[in-house]
Amino acid sequence: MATLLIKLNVSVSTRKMYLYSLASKFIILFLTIAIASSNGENTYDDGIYEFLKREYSLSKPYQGLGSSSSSHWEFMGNSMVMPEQIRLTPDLQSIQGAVWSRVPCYIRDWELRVQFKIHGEGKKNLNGDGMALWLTKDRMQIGQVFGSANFFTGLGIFIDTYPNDEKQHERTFPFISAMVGNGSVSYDHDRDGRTTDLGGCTAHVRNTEQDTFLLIRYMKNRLTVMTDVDGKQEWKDCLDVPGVRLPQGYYFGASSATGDLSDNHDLISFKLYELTVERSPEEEEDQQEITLPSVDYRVDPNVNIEDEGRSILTVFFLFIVSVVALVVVVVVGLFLYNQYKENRRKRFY
Ligand SMILES: *[C@@H]1O[C@H](CO)[C@@H](O)[C@H](O)[C@H]1NC(C)=O
Ligand SMILES: [Ca+2]
Repeated sequence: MATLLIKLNVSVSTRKMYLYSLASKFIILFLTIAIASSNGENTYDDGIYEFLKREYSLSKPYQGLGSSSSSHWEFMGNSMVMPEQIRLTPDLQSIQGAVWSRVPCYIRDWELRVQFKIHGEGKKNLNGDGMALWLTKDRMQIGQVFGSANFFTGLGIFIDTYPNDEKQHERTFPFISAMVGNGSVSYDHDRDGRTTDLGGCTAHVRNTEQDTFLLIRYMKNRLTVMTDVDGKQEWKDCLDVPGVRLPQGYYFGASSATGDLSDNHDLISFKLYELTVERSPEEEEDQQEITLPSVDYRVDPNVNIEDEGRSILTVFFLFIVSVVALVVVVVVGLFLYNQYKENRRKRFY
């Protein structure tokens, strides 16, 4: 067989050989894609591959969870495994519950998709407090931030269903927000974390008919949060922050708490995908230096007005520049056109 192939190849021209090699490359590419997709792996348009990491994921049926040392997840407080969900808290007052991964995460670029359900008997705005998703240095700590510790080190994503700060007229709840903590900053519960958050969005996630999902992507130090809560099966932008620096070896978790007001806070699935992204050598070096979580630039909600003023100035400046550019183009155009006419006239006479 091999000798036959060699004989065939020898007899064909180089041009044909080139075509053969091109065709075989296509076939290999096609096979790779076919095999990849049959493995249940998704591909982005821009060539980013994602792989489900089972050790950091939770989904039905929630087998092998709990106290056995072989399980990847550990329970805390009043959280409990039910056939259809992990109930972080039932619809009862003053309850806390959490679930924490036992395995530190060394995946640099990832996407987390969470299906959750918040529901209860309470009337609108008579329910609380919400739930949080974590990627933190410490795990299994009971505290005041949706059932987990304050002054945390790492990333917290909050699904806040109760407005504690009555002055928040411009925010409609439930409100989803994100915070990066370095261990010395406090989440201010009375202000719904307003003083430290990286922004967020309103999302009607309580007592809904349709399934509710949250997507958190951390790719090349960019934090993106999206929601799918309208039953439209599409991701809606919620938050997008570049320059978020998170060290390696932190733990994923989810927690919830009720107070005077309550809800059922259910985690249905928690799926972590590793994203494979190419990095430049500079980006590689950047990552190695991260020892404490930080954000390069946080838009302080208190200086928003000033920022807006600045952006109006920028727009004005851009406008002036474009007007000048337009004038220059017209003048040059007219000049060239005149010269062209001049030349033609010269040729005619
Ligand atoms: C932690 O973050 C706060 C607020 O961003 C900052 O003022 C403080 O210096 C940081 N602490 C350390 C140890 O970097
Ligand atoms: Ca709140």
